[in-house]
Amino acid sequence: MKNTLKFIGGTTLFVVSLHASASDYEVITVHGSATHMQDVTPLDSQRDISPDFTDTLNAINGISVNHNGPVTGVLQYRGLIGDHIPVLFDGVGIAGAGPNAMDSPISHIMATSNTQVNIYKGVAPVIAGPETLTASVDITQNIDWDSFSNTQLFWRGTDNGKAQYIRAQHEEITEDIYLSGTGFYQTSDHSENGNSAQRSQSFYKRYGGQGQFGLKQDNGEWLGSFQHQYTGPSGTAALNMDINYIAATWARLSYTWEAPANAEVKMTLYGNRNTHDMDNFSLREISEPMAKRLNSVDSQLQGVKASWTNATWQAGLQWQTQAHNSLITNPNSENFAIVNFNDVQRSRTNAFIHYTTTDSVQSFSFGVQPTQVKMHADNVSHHMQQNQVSIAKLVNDFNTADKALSWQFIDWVGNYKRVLNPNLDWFFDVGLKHKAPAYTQVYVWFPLGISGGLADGNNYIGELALKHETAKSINTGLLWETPTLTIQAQIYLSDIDDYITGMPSTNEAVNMLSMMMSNKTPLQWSNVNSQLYGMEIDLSYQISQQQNLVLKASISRGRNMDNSTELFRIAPAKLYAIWQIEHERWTYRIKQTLVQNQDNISLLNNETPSTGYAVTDVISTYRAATGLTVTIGVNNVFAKNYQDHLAGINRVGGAEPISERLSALGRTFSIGIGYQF
Ligand SMILES: [Cu+2]
Repeated sequence: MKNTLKFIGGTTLFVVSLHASASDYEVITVHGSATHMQDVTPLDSQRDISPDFTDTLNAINGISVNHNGPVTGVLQYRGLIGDHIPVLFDGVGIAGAGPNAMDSPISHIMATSNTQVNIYKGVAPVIAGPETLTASVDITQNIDWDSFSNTQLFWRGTDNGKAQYIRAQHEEITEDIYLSGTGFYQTSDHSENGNSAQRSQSFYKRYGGQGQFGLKQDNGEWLGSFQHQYTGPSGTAALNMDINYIAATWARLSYTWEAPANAEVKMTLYGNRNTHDMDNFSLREISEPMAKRLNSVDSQLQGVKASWTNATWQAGLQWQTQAHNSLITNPNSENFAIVNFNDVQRSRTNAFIHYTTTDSVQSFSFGVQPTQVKMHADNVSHHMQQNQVSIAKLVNDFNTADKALSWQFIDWVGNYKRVLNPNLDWFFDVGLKHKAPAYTQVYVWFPLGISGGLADGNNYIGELALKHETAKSINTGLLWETPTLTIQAQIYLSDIDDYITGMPSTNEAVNMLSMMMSNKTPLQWSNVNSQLYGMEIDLSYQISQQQNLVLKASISRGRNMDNSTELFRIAPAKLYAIWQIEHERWTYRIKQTLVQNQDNISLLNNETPSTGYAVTDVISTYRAATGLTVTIGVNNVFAKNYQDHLAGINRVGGAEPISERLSALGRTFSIGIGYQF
C-alpha cells in the first residue's frame, strides 16, 4: 500500500490506494480531506460477481442499488434515487438514451485498473458540479504515472448463472506517455434464486472497450479517453420492455496547464452518444400481436468545462447541452407511431468559485455556484390524434404550449473541519443547493410508464410548470483515527423544497386515456416538500497483522412532508460486516450482510413492505505465483431465498410470481483467474 497525495480542487486530499495488480484491496476507504468527508473505493472487478459492480457499490456506506434488471442498476445515495443523484465520470456527466434508466449511469462503468468510486459525503462542495442536491458520486480513472507497463487478463465463471466475465487491459507507461487499452465481455443465461427457481429476465450480454492516453509536457498534461459499450439482449423484468440493444460511446479530452504563480488551468471537452431499442415482445411473451411495442430512443451530450485553481481559490465555467428523441411503434401496424420526445434539448451553464483556508486546527471552505438550465422540445404526434378526442387534446395542448423553459439558481456551500485532538476530527457541512427538473419530468405529454427508473408500475405525465428543487442541508460527523482503529459517524438532514415526485393527476383527458389503456390512474410530476435524514457509521479495526474487521451501518429516511407519507423505494437499514484474514498465500473475506425489514413505504407508488434478510458471502484469493491470482467465491453460502427491498417488481412472470419483488441470486459458486505480467 502506498499513500498518494493528490491535489484536488484546492484542497489537499490524502488517498490511500493500492495499485490494482492484485485483487487484495483494503476494504475501508473512508478519508477526511482538508474540509470534507470523502469516500474513495477502488472498483473491485475480481471479487465482485455482479455484472454492474453492485457488490462494490452496495458496500459503500450510504449507497444502495435499485435493480430493474441485471445490468440496469439505479444508484441510490442517502435516499436520493435516479435523476436526483447525478453520477459523473471523471468530473463530467453523460446522458443516458432511455427515459427509464435502462442505460442508467452506473451501467456505463467499465472496470479498468484505475477505476475508483469517489463520493463527497455530506454536502458536496460546488467544485463537485452543479445540480447535486447533497452529495456527489464521481467515477474516476486517474492515471498512475508511478506504475509500470503491464498486461492484465482476467476470466471468471459462475456456475448456476452460467455467467462469464472476461477482461483484458494493457498499460504502456513511460515517464511522459501513458497508453491503455481495455476490453471486456460479459454474458449470463438465466440465473437462479435461493430456491433454485429461474430468476425472471435475469439474462444479459455486454461487451465494450476503452482507450486512455496521457501525455506530459514541460508545463502541461493532455489526457484523453474513449469508451464504447454495447449491451445486447438483456432482461429488465421490472419495466414494460426489455433491452434489445444499447450502443453507448463517450469521449473526453482535457489539457492541464501549470500556470504561473502555482496555479493550474484545466480545460475539458466531453460528449457521449447513446442509441437504444427496447420492446415488449422479443424477449418476453405477449398476449396479442397488436400490443407489440418497439421504442427507439437516442441521446447525445456535448460539454466543455474550464477551471483555474491555486492553493486557496478555484474558479470555473461549464456548459453542456443534451438532446433526446423517442419514437414508439408497433411492428404489426404500419400506422402506429407515438412521438413521445421530439428533439428535446436540455442545456446548462454554470460558474463556480470556491475558497479554502487551512491552519493547524481548522479548515474552512466556501463556494458559490450560479447555474442556468434551459430546455425546449419540438412538437409531438400520435397516430390516433385524428380520430380520438382526448388524444387530439393532449397533442394539441402540448404543441401549442410554450415549451421553451428556463430555471436559474445559486448554490451556496460551506464545509468546516476542526481538529479536536490528534486522533479526532469534527466535520460540519451546510448547503443550499438546487436542481432543475429532468426532461422526462417536464415533457411526457402522454400517460406512459416513464418513471426515470423508479419502475413503480404507474403511468406518469409531465408538468411544464415544474419549479426547480431547493435542498437546505446539514451534515456533521466525527472521525476518530488511530493506527489500529478508525471510526467515522455522520448524521445528515436535507429539507428539500419543491422536491419532484409523482402525485395523482387531475388532468381529465390524461386520466381517461390512462384508465382506457392500462386501467391505471396516472401520477403527474409535482413539486412537494420533502425531508431526507439518516446516519452512517463506519468502523475499521486491525485485529492483528493478519486480520481486519470492517463494520458499516446506515439508516436513511425520506418523507413527503406535504401529506406525511414516505418517499418511494428508500433503502432499509443495512449493516455490513467484513472479516478479512490473510494467511500465507491466501486471503479470506467473510462478508455478512444484514438488512432490516422496510415498512416505510409509499402507497402512491404501489410499494409494499419487505422483510429483512441476512446473507453470507465467502471469497478467497490465492496468490499462486507472481502476478497470478485465483479467486474462489461462494456468494449466498446458505442459499437464502430473499427479495431485496430495492429489487424491481416482476412485470413479466415466469418461475417467479408477477407483481412481487424479484429474488436475489441464490448460492453462487465462482472462480476467477487473474494474470498480470
Ligand atoms: Cu429502454
